[in-house]
Amino acid sequence: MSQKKEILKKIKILLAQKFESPEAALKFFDKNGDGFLEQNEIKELVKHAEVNRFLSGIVATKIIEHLDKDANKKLNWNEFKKATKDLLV
Ligand SMILES: [Ca+2]
Ligand SMILES: [Ca+2]
Repeated sequence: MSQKKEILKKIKILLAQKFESPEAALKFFDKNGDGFLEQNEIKELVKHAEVNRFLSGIVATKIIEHLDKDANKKLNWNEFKKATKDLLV
């Protein structure tokens, strides 16, 4: 399994097992309560998914680059929801 796939799988497991819904996950990781997930908040999510800590920063950056459709360097609800939907099916 490629590293990328393995990381995505870990995140998927985290979201499926620890949270009732994507809303609950977003609320949990949105530490400053602004409704967006910033790089450091995504990094926490990645760490919770038991991805190697040395990789968590890079993985968080990649996730944002990939999912941030409006290019504001953070994920809003629609961006996050789409990602979790893709992950959870
Ligand atoms: Ca936030
Ligand atoms: Ca965005």
